[in-house]
Amino acid sequence: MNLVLCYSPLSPFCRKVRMAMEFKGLPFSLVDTDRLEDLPAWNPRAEVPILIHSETVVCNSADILAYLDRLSPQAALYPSDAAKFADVRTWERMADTQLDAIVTTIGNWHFADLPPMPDGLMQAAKRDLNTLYDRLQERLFDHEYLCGDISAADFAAYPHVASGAALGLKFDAQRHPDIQRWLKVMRSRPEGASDAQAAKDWWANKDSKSVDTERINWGTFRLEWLLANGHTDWFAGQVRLAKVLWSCGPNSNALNSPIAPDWAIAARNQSR
Ligand SMILES: N[C@@H](CCC(=O)N[C@@H](CS)C(=O)NCC(=O)O)C(=O)O
Repeated sequence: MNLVLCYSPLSPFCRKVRMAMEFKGLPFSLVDTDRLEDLPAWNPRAEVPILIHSETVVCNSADILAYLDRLSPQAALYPSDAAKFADVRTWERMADTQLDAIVTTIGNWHFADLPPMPDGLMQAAKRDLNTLYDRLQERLFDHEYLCGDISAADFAAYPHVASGAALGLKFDAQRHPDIQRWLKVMRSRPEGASDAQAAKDWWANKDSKSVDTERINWGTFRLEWLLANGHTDWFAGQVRLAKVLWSCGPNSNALNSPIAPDWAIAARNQSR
């Protein structure tokens, strides 16, 4: 099986897919993605993860996980029962759209060259995450994993909860003891260990990486969270300074790929 994953250990969505692939025991190779424009623009939004399986290209982490289950049903990431499937998707989506919006936004200040964090943002992150941690705690109180058996929901949530702990956004061990228990279990799984190792290797070699620390792709839900917390003017300043990396529009990152496919070259020519 010729599976290639375009991956960055900085990306929670890539971490989720890599962990899920290891859990399923699928062999794959990694294309390490420091600069997305160095890749053929397989994804029109120029985002990772991207899974390439011979002629098939799959973008978006949840779609990749669903594809993997169809490719290889053993160690299923989603249950076949309809109601249980909906439950897994609910928690996966909570991770992808809510946990990510907060944790990855704050994480941007740890790797990128950004002006100081706007006033109140860290407090807002703590406040909004606490609500999400309460929901996770309530669920994990009587579930070993988020949806009973380990599933896509756990692989989606784990990178955010683990990174949150490293970014000063840790849950409260007294109030959220079952998150603590679950995090420990996830960390000690083989997929958790290789996820941690990949992050460690990346930070150890940070200086040799060509990741764009000047411009940030804020992403849909992250930007929504930033704006919802009143930081419109701050963001507008970043746009004016050309510090924003876009996934759409005339300056879309996909159009910047030096080896862009035909559709991107046509779009680039039209927009100039
Ligand atoms: N909904 C997508 C989101 C993927 C995403 O936001 N990827 C980020 C990294 S975490 C990205 O590639 N951003 C473009 C960039 O950093 O240039 C998924 O689940 O795969």
